[in-house]
Order: sequence, then structure tokens, then C-alpha cells
Amino acid sequence: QINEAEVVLFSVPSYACQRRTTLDNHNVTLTDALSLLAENAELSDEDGRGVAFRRAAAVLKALPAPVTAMSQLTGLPCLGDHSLRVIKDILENEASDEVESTKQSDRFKALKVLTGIFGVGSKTADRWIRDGIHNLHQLQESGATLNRAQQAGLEHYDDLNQQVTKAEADAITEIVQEAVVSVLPGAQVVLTGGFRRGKQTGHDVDFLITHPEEGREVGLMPKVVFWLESQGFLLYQKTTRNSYLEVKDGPGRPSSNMDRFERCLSIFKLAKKEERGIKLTNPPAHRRWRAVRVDLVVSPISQFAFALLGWTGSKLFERELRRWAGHEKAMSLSSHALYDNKQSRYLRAASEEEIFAHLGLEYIPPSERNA
Ligand code: 8DG
Ligand code: MN
Ligand code: MN
Repeated sequence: QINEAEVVLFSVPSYACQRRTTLDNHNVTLTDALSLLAENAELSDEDGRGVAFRRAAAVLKALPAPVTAMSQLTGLPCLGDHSLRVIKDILENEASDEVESTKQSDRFKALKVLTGIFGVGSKTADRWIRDGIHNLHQLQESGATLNRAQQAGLEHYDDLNQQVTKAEADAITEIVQEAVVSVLPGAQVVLTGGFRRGKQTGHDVDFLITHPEEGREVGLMPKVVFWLESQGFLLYQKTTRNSYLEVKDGPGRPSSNMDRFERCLSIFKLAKKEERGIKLTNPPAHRRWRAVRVDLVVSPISQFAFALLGWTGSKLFERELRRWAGHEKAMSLSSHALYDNKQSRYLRAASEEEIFAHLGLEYIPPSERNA
């Protein structure tokens, strides 16, 4: 029996970048429910609602113990009426009708299936649904035109919708490292994204590549891609050139998630663990490889700390850092630079620690950025 006086009260600061959020989530049921509503809002192009649910979920992820009573939530930030209603339903009835009916709705299911194709966003999925396409079979029968990314996405649908393990990420790290040092000795490869935050699985593997001498990284991506391609490691790739110019672009649009690094979105052909390093004698009875999504980004060393911070995530943590910078510090943060609007100058940083210091924030290590 819980006595009201013994109920643990929680207190958390309002920006996710002021909090330590580990992977040890004590409120998985609640955060899964709110994340599902966030996802549904994002898939329906209601980004505002999406962020509101993401922020609410992130507050619960930061709590040191499970929520057992609504009274514990008094004074917590980012919990709007809608989120509180969902939490209350789950605490009282073990489930939220809204979450359950969203999960079961044909529209949500179709959006999930269709955006599960690499290269398909919510807009395309919505257009297809309005044309009566709700699943992969209907898509294939429809004669809808698919771009190169979507064709690859459809072809490798099952593989790409299966979580990437840490062991697979490590195997890919070795391949990327070999590619990078082969084409530019001294260049450095860092695993970013969820795996840098300590996650054991992910939807892709993210890498940041740089060279300690400024300028040596120019032209690196095409060489890395050529090496990987000639070794048969790539099932698909699309490289985008670097287009960032500090003078021309000025303080980067702080609200945008896009940056202008040279990047490569790819699909790797990864040999199954038991097959790695084995030469084929007879044709295999089963497939010996699987497709894995890999993101490569090249940054000059002068922007490396910003790129590392920007590509480590989580997405909400990044968004909150930029919001903090803009609203609380009159600064603009991007994956390239930090601009101080009051001093009208860029603030340089050689490490993530220095960026947090410029922002007046306590340093949060990657493993505690799982907001
Ligand atoms: P997961 O793959 O395990 O599911 O999670 P994740 O690693 O956290 O997510 P992600 O989608 O791979 O994204 C990793 C980080 O990269 C995240 O902080 C968002 C960031 N990111 C993109 N696209 C872009 C972009 O265009 N510019 C910048 N600066 N960051 C980006 O995903
Ligand atoms: Mn990732
Ligand atoms: Mn990624």
C-alpha cells in the first residue's frame, strides 16, 4: 500500500540537454505509448504535436523510478494536457484507448509499412495511400514510379527492417576503417548515432570521418565509396557533395536538422558472421549476407566537434540543444558551427566539452544523451 506522503516526487530541468538520460528507462510502457503518438503525428505531418509527445516521453525517460501516481508528476515540465491524459489512462487502466486505436488503425499501419521502405517519407506514403496503396504487394502491382533509393529499399525491405546489432556495427566499422585508411592514411573514423550512445541495436550505422590536417579530407568521400564499391560492399549509395561555406551560409539555420557535409547514404552488403573471411567453394544453400543501412559523413577537422555532437543524437537531444542555444543563449548551433548573435562572431571548439561550455551547459556524455 502506497501512502500519499511516501510517493516519490520528481524534479527535472525543462530542456533535455540539461538532463542525463541513460538507456535505463523506468517508464517504458508510458514512453512507448507517447512515442507511438509522436510517430503517428510525425507521419501525419503534424510536427508540432510530434515534438510535444517526444518531449513528454523524454521527461519520463529521465525519471529515476517508475511513475505510479499522477501526483508525482506535479511540476514536471513538457507534460501537456494530452500527454497527461494518456499517462493517466495507462496508470489507471493499463492501456490508453487512443494509443490502442491508433496502433490498430489502417492508416497508421499503412504509413508504417510504406515509410518502412528506405527512401519513402510521409508525403510519398500519404500520396500512395490516397491512391489506394496500403501494402507492399499493392505498391508492386500499382506501377507507381520508384526512384533508385526506393527500389533498393523495396528490394532489401526485410533486411532493412531488422535491427542492426552491435556486433554487425563493429564488423562494418572494421570495413569502413579499412576503406578510409586505404585511400587516405591518417584519416579517422568515429562511430556516431545510437551506437555511440551505447545502444545495443539500431536502424542503421552512422560514421563520421575526418583528417587531423585541415583540408586533407577534401575529395575523400568519392574515394572511400569507390574502394567500397570495388570490393563489393555496396548494394546502394548516394553521395551528396559538401556545400557549406561559412561566409555565404552565415549562422546556419538553427531549427534545421539538415547539414551540408559531404555525406553518403548507403546500403552495405554484410557477410553473415559465420561466413566472414571464408572463401566460397560450392554455391551456398542459403543467402550468406544481409543488407544494412550505413550513413557516412566527412567533416573538416575544424568542424569536427560540432559534427560529432550533431551526429551523435538522439534526435530530440539535438533539437533541444539548438532550442537552448537559440532561446536561452541567443546563439545558433548547427553541425558546422556555433554563432553568438550578441557578439556577432563564431565560437570555435575542438571538443564536445567546449561546445557545452560555450552554451553554459554541464557536459553530458553520449551515453546520457538518450532523450
Ligand atoms: P538508430 O539509428 O539507432 O535508430 O538511432 P540514431 O542513430 O539515433 O538515429 P539516426 O537516424 O541514425 O540519426 C543519428 C543522428 O544523425 C541524429 O542525431 C540525427 C542526425 N542526423 C540525421 N540526418 C542528419 C542531417 O541531415 N544533419 C545532421 N546534422 N544530423 C543528421 O539523421
Ligand atoms: Mn543511427
Ligand atoms: Mn543515420
